[in-house]
Formats: sequence, C-alpha cells, structure tokens
Amino acid sequence: MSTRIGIVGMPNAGKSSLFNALTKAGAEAANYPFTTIEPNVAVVPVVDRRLDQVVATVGASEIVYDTVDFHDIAGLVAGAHQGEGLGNKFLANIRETDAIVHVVRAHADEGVIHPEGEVGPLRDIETIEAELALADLEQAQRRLQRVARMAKSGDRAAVAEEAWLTEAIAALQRGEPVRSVPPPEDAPHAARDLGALTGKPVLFVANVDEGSDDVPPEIAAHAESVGAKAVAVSARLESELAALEDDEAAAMRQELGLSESGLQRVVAGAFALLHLIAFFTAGEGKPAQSWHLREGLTAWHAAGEIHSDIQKGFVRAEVIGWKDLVDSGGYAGARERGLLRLEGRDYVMRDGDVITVKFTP
Ligand SMILES: Nc1nc2c(ncn2[C@@H]2O[C@H](COP(=O)(O)OP(=O)(O)OP(=O)(O)O)[C@@H](O)[C@H]2O)c(=O)[nH]1
Ligand SMILES: [Mg+2]
Repeated sequence: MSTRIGIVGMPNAGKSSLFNALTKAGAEAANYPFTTIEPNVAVVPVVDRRLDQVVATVGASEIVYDTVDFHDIAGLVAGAHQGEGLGNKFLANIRETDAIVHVVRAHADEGVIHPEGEVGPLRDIETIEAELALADLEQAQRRLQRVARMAKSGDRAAVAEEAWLTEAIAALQRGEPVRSVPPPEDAPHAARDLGALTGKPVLFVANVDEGSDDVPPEIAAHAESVGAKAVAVSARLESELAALEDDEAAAMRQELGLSESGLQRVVAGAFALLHLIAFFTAGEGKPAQSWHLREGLTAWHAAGEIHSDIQKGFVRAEVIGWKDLVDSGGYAGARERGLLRLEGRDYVMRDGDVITVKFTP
C-alpha cells in the first residue's frame, strides 16, 4: 500500500506551493489565506536510481517506482479543531495518513501576508500542535464513549482499548502527543482506529528564503525536543523549479548553489521517519518495480506488498542484493556465482534486495 503523508501548517505557510512542487499538479497557490478548499492528493514517485541499474541489467520492460501520496489541506488557525476556518473538515482528511509534514513559514518576504501579522515560527508551530492535540482530544473522547460500552461486556480488547484511550486523553490534556503513550498489546488496532494526528511521526519543513537550505536553529531545536526531524526548502522556489525541464532546473540549482532538490529532501525525510526500506522486483521483459516495507519485516511481508495471492501461496523466495545482481550482469551470472539465495518466509528483508517469490497459485 502506498505511503500517505498529510501536509499541515498555518494559512499561507507555503503548503500548496510545496504540494505543487511535489506534483507539478498546479494546485492553486495564491497569496490569499484559505486558497485550498478541496483536499488535494499528489501521487509522487519515489525515484530510486538503484532500480534504474537493475532494469538495465535484467532487461526489464519498464520502471514502476513506488509512490507516496501527499495530502494538501487548508491552513489551520487557532480554533481549527472546532471548525474555525474549515480546518476541522481538513483534519479529518489526514487521520488516515502515515506521517505528517508540518510546513512552517520561516521566510521574511513582506509581500506574503501572515495571518498573525508577523513571522513567528515557534508561535506558529505551537498553534498547529495545539490544534492537532485538541482535535485528537475530541476524537479520543468520542471513541472512549463507544469503547466503554463495549468494555462493559468484558471484551478483552475493548477493556485494553478503554484503558489506553483514558491514558491518551490524560496525555493530551497535559499537552503531550498520543505517540507518547505506548499502544495496548491486547488491542493492536486501537491506535489505527483512533488515527490520532499527534500519534504520527512528524517532519518539519522550514519554508525558508530563496537560496538558503539551513533549518533555522529554533525550528531544529523544537523538532529535536519532540523527537521529530526537520528539513529546509524554499517552497516557492521549488514550485518554480518544478515547472522547468529537468536540465533547466538542474542548471538553475547550480547557479543558486543548491546541492540537491529540496523536494528530494522532503521525500527522503518523510521516508526516514517511517523507517522504511526499499526492495525491488525485476525480471526480463516485465516491468520492474520498487516497493517499500517497514524495517525488520520479512520476505512473507514483502510478498504481501506485491500481491495478497502471492503471499497466500508463498513457497520460497529468491533474493539478491541489487548491487550483486548488477555486478553479476544478471540472474544467470548471479546464479553461477552463488549469489542468488533461496530464502524462506521468515527472511528479514534488507534495503535494496531484489526478490522473486515462488508461490503456488
Ligand atoms: N517569498 C516566498 N514566498 C512564498 C514561499 N512559499 C510560498 N510563498 C508564497 O506565499 C503565498 C501562500 O503560499 P501557499 O503555498 O498558497 O500557502 P498555503 O500554506 O497553501 O496557504 P493556505 O492554503 O491558504 O493555507 C503564495 O503567494 C506563495 O507564492 C517562499 O518560499 N518564499
Ligand atoms: Mg494551500
């Protein structure tokens, strides 16, 4: 299943500009708060140059990169959890995402209106974090009422979920995120069912002035204090670069002294949050694909990413590191060198593995 990421931030923080850059979709970015009134979903391929080499080696017919979905929502203001500025509706749209990208305005362009009148990254972060927590609090209280009814019957999972929700509510009331409360062992779906916004990992994106790619120290310090990561981009510049041809954009980047695409930093940062590894499937004359899997999961889980039927009929897997495959000039050479391994369902997948699952239909 593809990874889903929700973009949050204050009005005019630069969310849609970042989103546009990510998609080249051209969702409207304008100097007007609440420009985004419909949720937008951008499907962004996660380019992986290792797969390009594998494709050339095995003679695959085409490349299909795994994708990540970015959900752009309207800006949140104080009171958003109560529906202020349409925010509430949008918060519901990102309950089912895997991670949050929190865009923080850190550029000083006076031509861009700030809803609070002046630029203040930490104040803005606090506003957004408070809104996310308040929205979670309401959601958790509603859920607790339902679960408490089920728990009365003595259902073990419901009892565990009730206890966990009670703890989560207490944490939120102390101003702590849901992610600080360990999920209950007896109710493995509790966290997913709540879909707490403060239960998700966060990547702060500091939207900085053009030509800079350092995260302002106050944002970096805050991110560290809450166990999050931070990257810097100029959302406007990235959205302009995204509109250019690739070679033009590269030349422009070089001129500006920017080492790599800010967007790649955002995508890579988001993936790092989720502790994902990449693996590949590739065969001659067939499409080669990249996939992602949580670190520590097995060949059996990898099979499930590819197709539920392949997982159901799993017999064994042929596995090889992508570099070994490329260096051997293909599967035949790899087999001769003894580099193509047979692995069972419990084999723990490694980043860059190329896998062929043998299964009974
Ligand atoms: N100078 C400068 N302007 C920017 C940057 N990023 C965004 N802007 C401008 O800020 C304004 C708002 O940007 P958007 O991307 O629409 O902001 P948003 O967060 O989506 O706003 P809402 O959807 O209203 O919540 C636009 O005029 C952008 O061109 C930046 O990095 N530098
Ligand atoms: Mg917007």
